Amino acid sequence: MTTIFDPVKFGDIELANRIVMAPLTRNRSPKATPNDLNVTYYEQRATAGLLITEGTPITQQAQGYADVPGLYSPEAVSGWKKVTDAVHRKGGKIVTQIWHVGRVSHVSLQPNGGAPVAPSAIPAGGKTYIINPDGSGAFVETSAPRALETAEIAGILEDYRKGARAAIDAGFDGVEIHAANGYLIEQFLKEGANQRTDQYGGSIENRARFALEVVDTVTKEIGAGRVGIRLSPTTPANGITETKPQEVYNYLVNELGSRGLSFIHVVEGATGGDRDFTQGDKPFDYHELKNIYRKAGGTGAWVVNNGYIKDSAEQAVESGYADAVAFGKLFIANPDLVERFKDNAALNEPDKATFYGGGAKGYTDYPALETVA
Ligand code: 8OZ
Repeated sequence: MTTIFDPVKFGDIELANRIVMAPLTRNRSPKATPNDLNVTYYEQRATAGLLITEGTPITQQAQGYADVPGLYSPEAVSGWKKVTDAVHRKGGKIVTQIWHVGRVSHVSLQPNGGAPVAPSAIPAGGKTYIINPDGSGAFVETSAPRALETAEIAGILEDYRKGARAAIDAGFDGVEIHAANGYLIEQFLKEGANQRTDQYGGSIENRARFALEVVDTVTKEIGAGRVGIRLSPTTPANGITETKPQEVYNYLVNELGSRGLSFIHVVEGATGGDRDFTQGDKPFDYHELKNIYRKAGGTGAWVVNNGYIKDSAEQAVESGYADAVAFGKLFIANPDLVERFKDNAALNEPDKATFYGGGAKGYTDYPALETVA
C-alpha cells in the first residue's frame, strides 16, 4: 500500500514523500525581492516532498498585494536563487507559483498607477493589502479594472513565458501555474468575471482558452514535466462566481490530459474554508474530475488540498484517490511537519495574526521537534 511517506514522481520532479507545502502568501519580501529571512523560512521546511512557494507575480502588473516577492527583476531572481540553493542543499524540491492577479489589485501597486487588467471591467469587490506612502499598511478595496483588449493577450502570455524562464534561471525545479482563487486565469474561466464577446469569452471552450494558452506557453518554454497547475473549481475567493463549475472544470481537465503536465493541484471547496462549498446546483464531484483527467491521458500527479489533516491525507493517498496532499496552515506552524506526522507528534498551532506581513515572528520562529524542550 502506498503511504504519504513514499516517494513519488511529479513528471520530471522526484519527491521524497507525498507531503507537499501549499503556496502561502506571507508578505515578507519588500521591493518584491526575496531576502535572507525568506531563505530561512523555506530552508526550514525543506523536508516536505515538494515546496510550492507563495504566489510570485510575473510582472508588476501581475502584483496585487504589498511585499510579495516577484520574478521580474534580476534582484528577485538572485534572491530566489538563494532560496532554491538552500532548499536543494537540504535535499528538498521547490517550485514557484507563477501568478497574475488580474483585477485583484490596487492602482498604487500597478505600473504608473494604472487600472488593474481583467477579462472584463467588473470589480472584484474585495480587499487587498497595500503600503501607504508613509510606510503604514492598510486593507483597501481593490480598484476597478479595465478589460484587456484581445490584442493585448499575447503580451500577457509572453509575461508568463518570461516568468517561467526566470523561475528556471532562479534554480526552481519547476513552476505551478496559479489558476485558482479568483485571480486572472480564473477570471477568464468563470462566468461572473468574464463578459467578453471575443474568442476568450462566452462558451466554456472560449473561457478556458486563456488558461490553456498559458499552459501551452509555459510548457513550451520549460517542458511540461516541470509544470503543474492549481485549480479551485468551486471557490468563491476574491468575488469569483460560476454556476456550472463541474462542466467548466471537466472540460478544462479533459484538455489538460494530453499536455503532459507534472501535477494537477486541486483546492477542494472554498479556499481555506468549507470543503463542501460549491456554487453549482449539485455537490462538486472531485473524483469525477480526476477520472476525466486520467481518461484523457493525464499522467500528472493528482495533488489535493484544503483542510486535510494527517488522517484524511492518509486516507486520500492510501485509497488511491490522491498521489499527494498539500498542507498550508500546518506548514506555517510546523517546519518539520513530515517528521511530526511520522512520529505522530503534537503539532504547533498557527498564529493567524502573523500570517501576512511582519518579520521573523510567526514566520521562522515556530520550533521544530528537536528544539522543543
Ligand atoms: C491570501 C492572501 C493573499 C493572497 C491566494 C495568493 O489566495 C493568494 C492569497 C492568499 O491564492
